[in-house]
This record gives sequence, structure tokens and C-alpha cells, in this order.
Amino acid sequence: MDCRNHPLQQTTTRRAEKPHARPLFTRRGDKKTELATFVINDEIIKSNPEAGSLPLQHTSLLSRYFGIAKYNRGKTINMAIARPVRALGLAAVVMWFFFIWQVLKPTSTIKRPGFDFKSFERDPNLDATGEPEGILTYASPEYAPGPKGTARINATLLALVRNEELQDMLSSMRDLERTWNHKFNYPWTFFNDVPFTEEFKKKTQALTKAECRYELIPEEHWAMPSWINKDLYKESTQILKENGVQYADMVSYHQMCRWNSGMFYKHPALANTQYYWRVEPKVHFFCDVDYDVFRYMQDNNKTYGFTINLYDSPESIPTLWPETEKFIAQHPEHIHENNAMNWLTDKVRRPEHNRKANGYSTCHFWSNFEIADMSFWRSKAYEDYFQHLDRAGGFFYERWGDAPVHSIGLGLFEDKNRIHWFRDIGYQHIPFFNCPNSPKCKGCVTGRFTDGENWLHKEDCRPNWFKFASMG
Ligand SMILES: Nc1nc2c(ncn2[C@@H]2O[C@H](COP(=O)(O)OP(=O)(O)O)[C@@H](O)[C@H]2O)c(=O)[nH]1
Ligand SMILES: [Mg+2]
Repeated sequence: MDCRNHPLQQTTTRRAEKPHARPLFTRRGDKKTELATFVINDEIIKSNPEAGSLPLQHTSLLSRYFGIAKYNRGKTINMAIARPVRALGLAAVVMWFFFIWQVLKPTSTIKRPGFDFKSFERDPNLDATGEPEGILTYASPEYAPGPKGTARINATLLALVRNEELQDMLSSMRDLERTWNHKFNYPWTFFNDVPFTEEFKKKTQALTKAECRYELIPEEHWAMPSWINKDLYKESTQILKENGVQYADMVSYHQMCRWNSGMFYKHPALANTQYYWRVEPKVHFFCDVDYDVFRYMQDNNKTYGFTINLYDSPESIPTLWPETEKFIAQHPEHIHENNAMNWLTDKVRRPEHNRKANGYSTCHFWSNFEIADMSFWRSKAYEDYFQHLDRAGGFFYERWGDAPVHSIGLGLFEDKNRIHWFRDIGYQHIPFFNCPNSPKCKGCVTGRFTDGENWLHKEDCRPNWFKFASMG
């Protein structure tokens, strides 16, 4: 074998022919004195006796590359940087900025191989967002905790939560207290199907100056109703599971969805309360909100406020719309003339969803965030509707969620102008965000809809809501 053809041999030869020598200087007054010339990663090949010898073994590899050499008397001398090294450094800087841009850039249009999804021409969250129009009431001494808080209206922050979720609940509370409630001191009401532990009570109360109430859900509000056939329930949930419906065989999940759909506002502890803000464990709030949102609802004639608007899994609700149509046929008097039927029945945007859900677009307000007036849930129209659905059994034989049930109720029986997008409230429930463009927001990326997989962008149903209803 001819060793000269060996790659290593060629490299050595090239170096020897064209040594990459660089001069090393020190400064004495204004005069630069050449100390030594050396080859990077090699030994000194020339030294200046006038300047004294330099113990270059003290120069670290890093300092050589970045052109600063330290020697043992603690002085610093400048070196030129080799062109390829400069080019490498520049490339690294460019790559770094490119990486940062990729992470932080707003995501209104998402493209991936084989799937082009356009969420919006332009996500309205990218436009500067201030406070909503209308009557706003700001913090004042009348919002002080306790009986002095005469400006507060009949409203509460409301959470259904398990004892085991204490840490996640505390995290949600911290966010909401910091961004809003420390200014208004609305009470917190916690609900559970088992008694809250002393630890839960102590730690939640410690996070707020406002009053905390801890309520047990009556058995008759939580238990599976007597008319649900247990064998049919088992069989149906098996099928749901095979169809990939999450939590299908978790009875407590079905109970939770039913309670949130038609029970929570019947709890005796809420008998004198009109408005609520629903808060789940492990959610985040990003923006300072300086006005009383409950009074906003009251003074501006709003029934329901949302932040995120999504498509649902049609497999979890195949007969929800057919049952709704039966109800509409029996009770046409409940339908509001300014309803959001177009939003509920759209089949242009995701035709497959509409087909699988038998006529329902599956669009809904994501109900883990709700600021709402319970008078609507207590109205005859909604109560009749809930009773109809409850008897049909779909909370157990299928997995009807409180989000589509609330949304269909609102979309049919309420004036759509009374439904408000709280675009100014920065919010996250994994994996979706509402993140406005406002200097009042910290910790979320403006316009980001999800930090999960790209395909999740197609779950965004806001464009349809804005098209058929309003942005207000
Ligand atoms: N007390 C209690 N709360 C529950 C139960 N199941 C769910 N929740 C609460 O109901 C809300 C929704 O449940 P979650 O697991 O977050 O459902 P997801 O958001 O649909 O994944 C959360 O606030 C939970 O703490 C339950 O069996 N008991
Ligand atoms: Mg949740």
C-alpha cells in the first residue's frame, strides 16, 4: 500500500507545505511587539528573543481559538483568528439566530409533509390587544377582602378538583391570583366528590386573601343515574375504547362530564351565586387583567366567555347531534333567533368531523376555561335540553363532554352576541394556548396556539367562530 495515499498522510503533507502560522503580539505602550508565531494546535515555530520567551503551554485550546492567549504573568496578548475559524464562528452565530427564530416565530400557518393546514390568513392574536370595549370597572379599595369588598358582585372562582391534584391546583391559583384576583379578591369555591383533606384546605387558603370554600358534591349529583344499564355501559365503553376514545372506560370521567354539564350550578353552595370563572388544576394565566371580569359580563350583557375554541373527537359523541335534533323538533320554542347554528353545523372546514358526528361540526368552547352566568344553565331551555340528553344516556354510553354540551346549548338557545372571546386573557391548558399580543403578558409566545405536535393546529375552530359569530 502506498502510504502517501493514506488520508492522514495527505493532511500532514499539506500542512507542512503551507503552514498555518500566526503571529502573536504583546502591547507595550502603543507599540505592538511580535512575540511568537505558531501553528494552531502545534508548537511554536518562531520566537522573539527581545520580548522574552512565552510559555505557550499555558495557552488553553479555547483561548487559542478565540485569539486571546493568557500567559503565566497574568497578561493578555492578542492573536489574529484564522479565516476558517472566523467563518465557523459566524456560521455558528447565524445557526443560533435561526434556531431561536424557529422556536419563537408565530405559528399561524403550519405546513408539514402531506398536510397543508392554514389556521388563519392572520391569527387575530398577532394584532395588538388591549382591554375589551364596553363598561369596565377597575380595582379600588371597595374590592378589599372580607365584608369591605362591596364592589364585588355575586360571583366565584370555581374548581372541581381531586385531593391528589393539590400541587397542580396551587400552581393554577398562583397564576390567577398574581394576574387578577389579588386585585379583586373574589372567593374560591372548591368541589370534590370526596371530602377535601386538611392539607388541601390549608395550602389553598394560604395562597389567597380571598375566602375559600370547600364543598362536597351530593351523591345524587355525582352517581351514575339509575336508568343507565350497567351491562350496556360496559359494552359501549369497550367499543369507544376500540375507537380510541380517551378515558372511555373511566367511570369517574363520565361522571365528571355529566356533573359539569348539568349539575354543578345546582349545588346548594352556589344557590346565591350568579357568575363563575372555572379553573382547572395545572392551567396557566399569562396576562395582567386590571378590570373586574365578572362586572364586565354583567355590565356588558354577556352570558359566556371563552378563550379557546376547538374541534372535538367525533368518536366520543356520535349521537349527541341526532339527540339534539330530536330535542329541537320537540322544543322549537327554545331556539334563539340570533343563534350560532352555522358554527354548530358547518361541514366545509372539516367535513369528516361533521359526517362522523352526524351533522355536528364538533366545534366547541374549551370549557376548562369558562367565565359565565349560571342563569343561562338554570334557564328552562337549557334545563330541558340537559334532561333530554341525560335520559338519552350518552354521558355514559358515549363520552359526551361538558364542552360540546355547553357549546350546543349556547349555540342554540342564546344570542350569539352575548358570547365573548376573552382575547386579552392569556391562558394555557395543555396542549393549547390563547396568547395575545400585549405588553401585559409574560411567559407565553404571542399567537402560539399549541406547543404540541403540528397536526394539533387543525383542532383550532376559532376561524369558524369568527366567521359565523363575532370576535367580540
Ligand atoms: N373531585 C374530582 N375531580 C375530578 C374527577 N375527575 C376529573 N376531575 C376534575 O375535573 C376536571 C377535568 O378533569 P381532567 O382530568 O383535567 O380532564 P381533561 O382536562 O379533559 O383531561 C379537573 O379539574 C379535574 O380535577 C374526579 O373523579 N373527582
Ligand atoms: Mg384538564
